[in-house]
Amino acid sequence: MTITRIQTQPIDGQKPGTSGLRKKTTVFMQPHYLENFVQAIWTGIGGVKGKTLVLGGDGRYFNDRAAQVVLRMAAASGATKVIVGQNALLSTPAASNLIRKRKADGGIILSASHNPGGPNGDFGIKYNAANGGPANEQTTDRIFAATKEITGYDIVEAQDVDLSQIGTTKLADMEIEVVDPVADYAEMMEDIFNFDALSALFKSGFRMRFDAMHAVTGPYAKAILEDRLGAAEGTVVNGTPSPDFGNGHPDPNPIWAKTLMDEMMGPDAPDFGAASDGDGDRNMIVGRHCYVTPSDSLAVLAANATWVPAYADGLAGVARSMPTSRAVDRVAEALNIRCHETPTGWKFFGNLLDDGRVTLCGEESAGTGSDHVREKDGLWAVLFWLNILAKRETSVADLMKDHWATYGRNYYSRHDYEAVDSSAANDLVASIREQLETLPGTTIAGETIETADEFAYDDPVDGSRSEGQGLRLTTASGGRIVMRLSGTGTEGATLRVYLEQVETDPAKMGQDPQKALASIIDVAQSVGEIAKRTGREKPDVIT
Ligand code: VG1
Ligand code: CO
Repeated sequence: MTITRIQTQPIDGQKPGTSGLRKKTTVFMQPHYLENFVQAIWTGIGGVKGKTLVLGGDGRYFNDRAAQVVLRMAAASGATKVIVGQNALLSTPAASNLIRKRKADGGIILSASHNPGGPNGDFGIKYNAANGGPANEQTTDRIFAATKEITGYDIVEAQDVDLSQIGTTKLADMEIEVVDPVADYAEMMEDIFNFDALSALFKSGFRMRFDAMHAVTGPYAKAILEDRLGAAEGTVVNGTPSPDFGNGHPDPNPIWAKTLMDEMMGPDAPDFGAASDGDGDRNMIVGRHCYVTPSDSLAVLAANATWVPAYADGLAGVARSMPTSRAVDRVAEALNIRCHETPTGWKFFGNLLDDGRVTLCGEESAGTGSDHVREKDGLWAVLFWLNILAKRETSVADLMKDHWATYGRNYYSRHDYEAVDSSAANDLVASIREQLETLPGTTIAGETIETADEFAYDDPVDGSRSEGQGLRLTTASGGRIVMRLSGTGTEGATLRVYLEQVETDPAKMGQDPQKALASIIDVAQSVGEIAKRTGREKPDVIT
């Protein structure tokens, strides 16, 4: 087989964001676009020669084509072996697990996660390191630098590799092992959770709905929930991955998983509802007539971790991304363990997990995970909840009431302004930055601002510093506002406004979050002049 050197030129804008490179599918399908970036990955990781990689994706449009390109380029640059999920499918947590379990040098995940797919949707690619986690900033910086200097890439000329059959084949000198995408993952879940208790729960008549949102978790959820644990057939809906996610938006939140929300709030609601995103790393948890915010979910998992066999000895520590509510901090304090605060994005948890400093971590964007892999893990979180409900013999609503009575409630909401004009969004951020020094001590909308700063993170393990990670204000009443621009969008800028208010009065645990947060929302509007600068009367998405 011939290796061809294709001449190319740098392409602008190939800077990895919060989680890899994400662009419109049409952008990725332009000549050399994907190839340039893959070659830059090889450069950024010091070459792929002699290495073993894991490869898979969430099945979105162009996943199959992109996988063939990655294989031909890995072979051309001398990789020893690539372990690929059947039909090039792997959920993000399953890919992370395979990298670790098979001691691979790293992996390539083809996904734009919760962004819509299809020819008019988004595509993405990211590199994960040998620990199974997203490449750290030093590596993504090197990859980006390589995209700016590239002059050519190497690719093998060959027919498509048949990825539909499990087994081993060759491409040039490189071995390709096609594996069942579900098997190893399901085995790991069985090692972590009390599957007997879960089977007994379903046997007792517990009813559940899992909305896979036409994305990658369908086969995983069916295999584990229905086949192994005996949940009724039909528990998993929208369970067949489709290239455009059934023309939907595979983001598990009350807006995009509205059908599930309606069912869970309706008269014949099942006991438990859950949903996952495009690549299977996010989760939404909803009980009968009771939606659980992701920040609360993290706090509940931390507080109840010892019900799960894998965490029976307790937690080394916990971590949350900075914008995530401080509900878990209260649990950590009660457990007398450390709670770390990191920038947005899973890559920042990697060092803490590798160093044994934390066992659980999570983000307000519906991501929770533990030291079992180095990615957030949607189905894992769902099984964690089921394990707690089974052992505590309680409902989601009662568990939340109990939790808030013990720890207080951190009312929380995120307001997203999507596809905002980029310069208007940058100006908004700049104007808040200018006010940071003078804001403390001032009173706005009846709230006194206590602190105002821009978050920077010093990694306690490798000493690296990450600046510009979000603007934050706290109020004397126990409120907090965080504002930052998204690093995963593909159109204009997305402004995320994170709003939080602590409540410890037992009589005030049952409020509507938007009402409980009203004055905090007013402060954010006023400080950011959001309506005026974005031209939007209200947010596009409220979670
Ligand atoms: C968003 C979330 C962040 C998450 C990231 C990747 O990033 O806010 O918490 O880690 O998506 O998740 P941003 O920069 O748009 O706010 V996923 O499931 O899209 O890989
Ligand atoms: Co995701």
